[in-house]
Amino acid sequence: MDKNYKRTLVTCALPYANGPVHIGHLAGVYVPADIYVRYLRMRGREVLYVCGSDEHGVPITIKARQQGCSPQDIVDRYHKIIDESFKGFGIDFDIYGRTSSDVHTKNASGFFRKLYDEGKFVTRESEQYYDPEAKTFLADRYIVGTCPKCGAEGAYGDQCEKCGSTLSPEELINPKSKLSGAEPIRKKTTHWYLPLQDYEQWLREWILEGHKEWRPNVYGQVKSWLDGGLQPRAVTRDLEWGVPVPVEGAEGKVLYVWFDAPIGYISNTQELLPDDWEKWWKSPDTKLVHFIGKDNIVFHCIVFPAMLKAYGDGYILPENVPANEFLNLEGDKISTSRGWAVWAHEYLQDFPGKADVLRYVLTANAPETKDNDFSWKDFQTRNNSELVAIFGNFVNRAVVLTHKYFGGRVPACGTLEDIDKEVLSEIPRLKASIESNIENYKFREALRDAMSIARAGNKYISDTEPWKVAKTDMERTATILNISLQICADLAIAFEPFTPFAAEKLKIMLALDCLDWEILGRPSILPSGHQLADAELLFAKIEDDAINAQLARLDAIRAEREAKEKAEAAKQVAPQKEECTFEDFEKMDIRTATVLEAVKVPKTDKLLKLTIDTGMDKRVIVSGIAEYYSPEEMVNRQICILANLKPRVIRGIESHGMILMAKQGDGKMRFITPQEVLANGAQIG
Ligand code: B3M
Ligand code: ZN
Repeated sequence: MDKNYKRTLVTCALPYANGPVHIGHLAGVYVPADIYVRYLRMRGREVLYVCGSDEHGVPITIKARQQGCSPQDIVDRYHKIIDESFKGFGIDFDIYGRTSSDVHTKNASGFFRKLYDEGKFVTRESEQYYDPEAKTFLADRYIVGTCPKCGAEGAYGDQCEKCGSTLSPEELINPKSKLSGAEPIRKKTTHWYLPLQDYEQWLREWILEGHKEWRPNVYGQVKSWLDGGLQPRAVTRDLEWGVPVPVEGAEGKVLYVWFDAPIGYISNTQELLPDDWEKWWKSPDTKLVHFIGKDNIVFHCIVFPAMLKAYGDGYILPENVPANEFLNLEGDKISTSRGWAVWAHEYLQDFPGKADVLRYVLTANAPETKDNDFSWKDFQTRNNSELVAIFGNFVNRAVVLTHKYFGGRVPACGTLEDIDKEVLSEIPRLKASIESNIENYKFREALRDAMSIARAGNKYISDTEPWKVAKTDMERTATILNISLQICADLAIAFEPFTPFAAEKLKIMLALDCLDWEILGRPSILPSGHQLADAELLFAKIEDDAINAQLARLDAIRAEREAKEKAEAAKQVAPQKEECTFEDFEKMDIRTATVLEAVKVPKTDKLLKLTIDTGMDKRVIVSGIAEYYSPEEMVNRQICILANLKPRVIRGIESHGMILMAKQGDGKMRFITPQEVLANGAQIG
């Protein structure tokens, strides 16, 4: 452990309690943190592992309105689901608290009040949007209108979910309050701001000079924030739900969720250790590590440290903030609003007893340095061809053969041959590599090292073939199985941080008293004569139908979203073209005509070649309507055409005119036809 720290305080981003957690959260924050803490605990280090629900903020109040309940009902429901999900995945916090707790309310408002009394805030009067009917200020999310960029209805005051544009309420066309539908008015309000710019120089020294070892994605984002120039940051909001601002005359105002949430780490520690929390937060002997996703970097590297610096009183700062990038799902961004996710609690229901498998796959594919993708096929392949076929298969052969030939007792180890020495020498090297990688927050690589132990064991038993040697040389067989069982014990220890449930199962199978990191790599963890428990499979194959069921679920979600987007698009109306004169219009000669023949233009998907009777002549028109009409549907149909359009050669065919089509927002096209059949050549004007 670097810098002679005596203990390690590990925090995990507090998940918003307005919905369940999904695989993106697990991959980004909670599984890597759990690997790190489990490893430190196995090394006998003093560790505290703190997390909890983030229960304030506008999204929770919106969800409460949508569901006709209170914000407290929402956070009570999801706090429970999230807490149980973490337990189901073996994410073993020392406390999983919540920011709606009394401890936190008291702590957060006390934190604010000290900064307020010491004049660390600046106040600013601004005009905010206010709902005159609901008599409440409106957060940006509470204002909806037409997107100025793409024309979509229902765009929010901060973002258009249709085109993804970041907006401000002023830009919305025809803004309305989501609460009452009334048109919002601008109303003066005063808030408190933390002048982040005052801490810029200090942040530069602390991070840009002092922590060049931080992950490039974290260091780079902090640098660009600092280079962009820090602005005062609001620390209060006009909202009913949250920690009330502890200042006279501040009724109706609460602490901004991103001011109160990080203080939640401290509150949860106080809740767990009311008499002993300060050694974790105010002692230079404590190493503080924040595990977060990349969208939280600014809050954990700039805002929260500035808050602690402003507060003083010896609060420590993070030694590292190993933020992960994002995990995508089947090639698409995970989106809770669009339901495009694999929910942690649903995974546990659909794959009982397989929490380890997801921990393994999410670590093997962890988005540590760049966004990465989760696919169900890869999940199945890694389970079946790595966990089952290598790790599980090796352990099973070693234990089953020991029961078969030696009554389940570890046989004596005889003279070592080169192949024995070679495999045994691998383990200490891999152990050192696992340690170095975990200490440096490289969990993918650490897992690869642990899996290399399984690969080495599997290769060793395959190469030595004890089931054949047993026919002629039981002494040699004993040596091979003794060594194989030592490697099984190594695996139980090495995999505890990654797949704790399998490690526990293997520990029981090997009748190990404990999984002590220090003995990993020793050639005689299991003494001769040691009685093993019965063999059982560590991992089971995952069949196609389980995967197909998941893919079908996602297909249904994608289909529903596409249908919704299509319906939305259909309502979009293209803006009117620029003005033209009557003379411009008079130049166009629009006529009725009937389709005599229709064929697809070879080697194209969109073009039909139509032979039409215009009443004046028979002619050919090439039209891009093959996506909407088959040739058969066009024959004998009366259409309207722009007859005097200059002929053009399209795919080698001379086209004389253009069919008039109506196209709606989703691109769907329909040709124009008179209400009743007219003579061909009828003039349209
Ligand atoms: N509630 C999680 C998020 O932004 C946020 C983290 C708070 S950690 C203090 O998804
Ligand atoms: Zn838009």
